[in-house]
Amino acid sequence: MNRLALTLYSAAFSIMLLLTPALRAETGAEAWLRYARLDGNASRTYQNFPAKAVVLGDSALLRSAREELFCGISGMLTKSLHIEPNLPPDAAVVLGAFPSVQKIIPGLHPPADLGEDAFWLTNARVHGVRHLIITAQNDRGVLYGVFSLLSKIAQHQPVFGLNELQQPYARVRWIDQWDNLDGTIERGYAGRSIFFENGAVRADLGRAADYARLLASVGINGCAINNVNADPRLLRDDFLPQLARVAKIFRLWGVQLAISVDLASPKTGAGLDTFDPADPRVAAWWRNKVEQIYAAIPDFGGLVIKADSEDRLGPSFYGRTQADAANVLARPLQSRGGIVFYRAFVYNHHLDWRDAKNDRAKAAYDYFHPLDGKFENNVIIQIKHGPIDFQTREPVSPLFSGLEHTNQAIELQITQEYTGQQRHLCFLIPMWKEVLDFDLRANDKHSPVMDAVAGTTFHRPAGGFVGVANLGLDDNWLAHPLAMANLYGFARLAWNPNLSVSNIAQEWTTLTFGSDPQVVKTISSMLLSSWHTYESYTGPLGAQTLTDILGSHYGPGIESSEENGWGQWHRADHNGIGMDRTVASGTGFVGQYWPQAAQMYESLATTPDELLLFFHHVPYTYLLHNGKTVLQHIYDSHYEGAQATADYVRQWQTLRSRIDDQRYAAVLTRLEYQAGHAIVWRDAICNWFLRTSGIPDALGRVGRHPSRFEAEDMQLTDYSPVEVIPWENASAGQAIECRSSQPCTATFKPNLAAGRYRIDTQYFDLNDGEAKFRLYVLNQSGSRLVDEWTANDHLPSAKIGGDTSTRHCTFAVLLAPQDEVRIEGIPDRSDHAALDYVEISSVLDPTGMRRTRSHAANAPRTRFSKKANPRIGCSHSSNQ
Ligand code: GCW
Repeated sequence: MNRLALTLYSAAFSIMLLLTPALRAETGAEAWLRYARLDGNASRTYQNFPAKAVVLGDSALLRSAREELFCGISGMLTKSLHIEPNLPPDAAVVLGAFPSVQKIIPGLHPPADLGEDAFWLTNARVHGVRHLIITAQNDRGVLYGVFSLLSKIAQHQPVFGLNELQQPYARVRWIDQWDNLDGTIERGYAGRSIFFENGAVRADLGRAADYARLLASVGINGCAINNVNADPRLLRDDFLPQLARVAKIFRLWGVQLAISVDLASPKTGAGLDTFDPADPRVAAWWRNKVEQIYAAIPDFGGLVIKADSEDRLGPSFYGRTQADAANVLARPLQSRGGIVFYRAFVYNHHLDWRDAKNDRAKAAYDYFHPLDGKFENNVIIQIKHGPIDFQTREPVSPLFSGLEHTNQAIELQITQEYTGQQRHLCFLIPMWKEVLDFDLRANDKHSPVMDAVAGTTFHRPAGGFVGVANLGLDDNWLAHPLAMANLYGFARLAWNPNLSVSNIAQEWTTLTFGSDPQVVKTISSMLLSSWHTYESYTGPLGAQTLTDILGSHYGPGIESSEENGWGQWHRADHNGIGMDRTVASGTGFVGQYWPQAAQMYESLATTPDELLLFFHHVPYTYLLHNGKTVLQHIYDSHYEGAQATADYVRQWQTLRSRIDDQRYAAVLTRLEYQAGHAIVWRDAICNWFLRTSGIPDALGRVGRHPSRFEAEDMQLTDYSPVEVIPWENASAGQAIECRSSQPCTATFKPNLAAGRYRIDTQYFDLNDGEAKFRLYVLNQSGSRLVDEWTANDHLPSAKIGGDTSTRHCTFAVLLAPQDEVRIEGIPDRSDHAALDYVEISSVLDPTGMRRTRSHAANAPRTRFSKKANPRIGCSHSSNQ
């Protein structure tokens, strides 16, 4: 571009920015219920929307439905609905359960049976006037119908002439939260609990009320609010009134309250000397407790149990079975309609890793299949989607086809424990969809997982979907603004698992960011590729994530899974990698599937590449279906994955000024961070496999970083070198840290031709201090500060390593051949301003029009203020 063109271009760009109306800053608290005002064209489509509403009934749920309708219509169409006691002579929206609607419009008949929670959006002509009808079998269905109508309007879809009956796929559409009574959340990444603080239910349950509304808006009908590693205090007499407060708020939105309980509760501080489920005193204790609960909470949903798992006590302590334990709780709940959700996550984490026949993946089936048919009818076995533990890629649990006479539900993990902890973008709906679509071939018939869990495959009375969400007090609920797509998508699949993944992505994007086609296209396409991207730089081919499984479950920790009893082994050695789980030569896990699925996994030839290492141990030179060797695929996919994260940053930048600045900056910060951390993952895994296998990368990338300057090789003042353990989590296995109370410096001479360069500084951001960094360019005329930043992220470790390694980018730094670059590190508490390396690359964009400073350094981190938790939606005065 010549100078004139450049000037014109920048002038046009500035004018464009000036002309773009400023978008209202948004925190994300409203999630997909923004009810943003429709623009001219779209609002004209709805100009005939009725100005009146008739609400047939006065239950709390119908009041919520009415207020929601008013809120949505006034927000989007700037119209205030008038409430009418009777059908008016002009058009109205009519809300009510079907019998009451039919009373005033007798000719109305739904096209099919309205089951529990189903709703029917239709229209009816009375005396020549067409009314819009939202009806259902129960009031909760009416509420769902209202949300559905509003969602259609927010997406500019037609609502006149509708005749749509929506039926939920399964009765159970629940959320689990893993909140602790002290206000922390196990595997929660978005602040403290919205339910508990200091050992009690929070005084202010405003956010819990907002949460219930969000859940109802997508058809979720139950929520267990505390950690499955349950605190027995929850069952104390003085705690029940506190739980009743939460139930009261949930009730307004048709969300049933449930709690997780510790099976040892009768013994732990409750007077008995046993919790043996076969002991009549224990049964009486549970009976009494259940009665107390229902006295306080008449619509209580049920109990969730984690037993004999990860140091939780269980029935095996007394030689009893999981069915004995489940049933002793289920019996007293039965007459009240309560459910026991008994988790199938029962396993021994002290397995002998030397025994090649041992396999944690077999545990759930081994424990529960023999008990099939022995559970009460109100017990649901809650099964994690894969046989291990929410890994980035697992086959489906064979237990889904191993329980024909027992109710079951699938447990999916919305909180991104193993998939980037809401710092990495990872839209999980494509993964869940694959799981739900998987054909188990039970009894050699078509039997997708979605039907097994919904109860249709084996004709069970109950079943469904449970999502572990772990939303917190952060304003935007899940910390990463794009992570809410996972909660939304979970609920949409629980309602209808036949929805298409791309429709879900588009719906969520439109509702969350508006209908600008470029915004919808860009964000949906980022969402849709993100799981595959995450998988490709954190360990592909079904090796499971190679994360630090003994610690945070976040950064790389390749050997952490080996040589211990946790059973997340990948068995990588000098020659090859993978777990042999075949019947012929391995652990026999494959034999837990029905024959057609088993045959596919038993044979190397028919095992899909993406699960190869889950089922087979192969040499690194084994050729995949895609024609590459296993090892070359590992190298390539890590490079491609890291590159894709850099592309996400660029894609997001095209949306600047199309999204409000606040959410734009919050997402950009996270994407930039992710692009840096993907390189940490890439290098750790590629270097580890290079060293372990001795086989080089055919493209010569691994272990060669010509534009990298290792910190330990720089000229150091007060900084000292340190070995990083494990070695692969730092470039060349070493870093430098500043143990002095004064700032330390590291200086080097890049010897580059004059020009503009991008300087990436790889440092370690420990979580118990806020070190500062300054970047200078030095030459004869003095020193020039070009950037500075604070290491104030909240990463999950206080150690130098894969969890804390962070990249800071400084764009378009002018360098001359003799210039030196200096990093000054200013330590703070235990954060020793550690540095790994600096990488310098030439700036391709000659205009330098991109940011000259990294926003990542300067933008506020996306931990939003917690002082004044924003309330969302309209004021639901009657509901608070
Ligand atoms: O994945 C593991 C988690 C634990 C969790 C457990 C479970 C609540 O690391 O934090 O405990 O699963 O699902 O019970």
